[in-house]
Amino acid sequence: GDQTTGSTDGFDSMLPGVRRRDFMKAGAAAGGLSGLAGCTSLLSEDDVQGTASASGVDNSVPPGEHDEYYAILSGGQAGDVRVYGLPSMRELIRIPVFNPDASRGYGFDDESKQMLEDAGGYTWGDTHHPRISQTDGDYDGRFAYVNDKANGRMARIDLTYFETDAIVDIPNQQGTHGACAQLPDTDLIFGVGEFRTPIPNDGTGDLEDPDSYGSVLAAINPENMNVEWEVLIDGNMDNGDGSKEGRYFFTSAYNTEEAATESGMTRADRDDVKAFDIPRIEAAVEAGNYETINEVPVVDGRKDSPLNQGDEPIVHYIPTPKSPHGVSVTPDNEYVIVSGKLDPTASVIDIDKIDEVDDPTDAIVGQPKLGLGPLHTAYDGRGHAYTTLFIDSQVVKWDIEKAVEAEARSESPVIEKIDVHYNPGHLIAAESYTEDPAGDWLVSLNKLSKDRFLPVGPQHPENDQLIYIGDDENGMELVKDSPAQAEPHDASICHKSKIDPKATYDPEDLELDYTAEGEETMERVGDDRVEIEMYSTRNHYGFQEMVVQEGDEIEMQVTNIETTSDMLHSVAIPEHDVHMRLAPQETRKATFTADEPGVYWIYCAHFCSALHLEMRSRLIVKPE
Ligand code: CUK
Ligand code: CUA
Repeated sequence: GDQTTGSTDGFDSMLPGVRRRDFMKAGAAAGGLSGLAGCTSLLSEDDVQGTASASGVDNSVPPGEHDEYYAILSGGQAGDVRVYGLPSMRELIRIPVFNPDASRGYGFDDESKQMLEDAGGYTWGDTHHPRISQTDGDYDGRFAYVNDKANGRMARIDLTYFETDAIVDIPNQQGTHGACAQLPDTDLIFGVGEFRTPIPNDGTGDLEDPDSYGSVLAAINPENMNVEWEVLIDGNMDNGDGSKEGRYFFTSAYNTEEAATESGMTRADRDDVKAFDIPRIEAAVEAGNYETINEVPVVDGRKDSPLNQGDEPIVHYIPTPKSPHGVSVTPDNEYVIVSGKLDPTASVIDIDKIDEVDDPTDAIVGQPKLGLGPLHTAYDGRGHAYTTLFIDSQVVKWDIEKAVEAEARSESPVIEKIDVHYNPGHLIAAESYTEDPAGDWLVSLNKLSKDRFLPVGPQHPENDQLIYIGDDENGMELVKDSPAQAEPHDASICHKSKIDPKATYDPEDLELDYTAEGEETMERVGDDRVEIEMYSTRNHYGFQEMVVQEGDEIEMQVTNIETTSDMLHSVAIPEHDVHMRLAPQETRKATFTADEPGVYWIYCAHFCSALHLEMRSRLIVKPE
């Protein structure tokens, strides 16, 4: 099974629109340009819908039909994660992660409120890198993990329910930037510490001495989300990716200078890639070679650490030009490619050589010149790399093996460049982070949209552009502009066959007890506490009215007993800041105080049926 055949099969069975493109290719082959001209009527038809590129690749998904892929994108400062269908680029849902979100009731019921509170109590986060769990080097569709750069955290999203189910506040790490699962079986989740801080960061020590600052790589257990160990390094870290067999984790660095100012951070012509040798680090932890800081074993991975002397260092420091940003491993696990943000090259590092060479730079086996501001690289599984050029506003396609054969700084490996609009950060190709990328679609996540959309004031949307990369002969084709609210950074694109979401909740998966119709209870516990357990269904709640006393603390637990998929209800209580949103078979609980006497209409805020407006109950708060 070679990759090209596999992806072509999936593609042919996909979309009527794309089959029309095959027809165009046949036309072009038969009659050259006149063949293309013969398709103008088809093209103009699609131009009306706005879904066809200039030469006719079509991403439209007919009404009622499903997309081929899930794209899971970070939401940046929104603190959330978004799910698009690909190739249509339709946004299907947003999953709140570090941000309370009333539309999901997230951060409003006791459980999610407590989870956010335990994770530091912040009301926002900065998500960059959502990665999907893998088994045997392929997406298993169980979980996605995403970082919080703003507060040094990592979250887990359960892809059975498309909801955040765990957050860890990572000790000794202030800005968690890169995030990645250890492959091939998601044995660890890595959080890459970007901001150098004093460790422990308690304001003591000499804060003007760079040596008292550091940053750590954190290894997190994917099941219980505990931080297992950390490694302290010299310099700083930015993005990260792991080798496919689990031996190494790689990070890029832009501040080996250990400076605190922009000019200081860009002084050196080279920074580095760090290759963390995971088995050696685990052996060091096992042998007790660590210091416990804030309850986490921290292994010393700095250059002069005893653990880095001799033939078996725990961290290799590989110098690469200048302020590198993106770092990603090729699907065949041969190379790790890092882009020199302030240098026009990417460095191709031979993974097998890292532990063999005496001079670490000898592991760099290719250094093609790609263009200005190379940031991130994605793969099609056919030996090509696609790198975003932030300053040139382009995506460059290049040949990885040719880059290894060519002289350093040669442009000959470059196959093609395509303009994007404008200033791309990440780009992501379908299943690019697996051993077997699909090789058909690529999304360029552009930071500036400038004039591409109707103006909406000084705050512009981002522009996520869809590019077809499945045709090496005719080249890349820009297919769609898709506005996005700030700010997607990275994404993972997973075939729909690998994710199996549930249509209703399984009550067994929830901690709270199910309350069936007829089992509703309302009980006074002690002097000032009322516990309510009830259900919701079309079109009423378990209680038509609930009478309590001013000052009572009310614990209200509600089960949506609907078994029909998509039949949601909610529990909204005016002037109490309560909103529980309940999917079928879901149970949630909210605790609040009834501190103002009066009558409050509890209502269903989620439009559910023709009697949605009548779906109400009264909370009656009697004065003391
Ligand atoms: S990212 Cu986090 S700064 Cu290039 Cu991976 Cu956007
Ligand atoms: Cu139930 Cu609206």
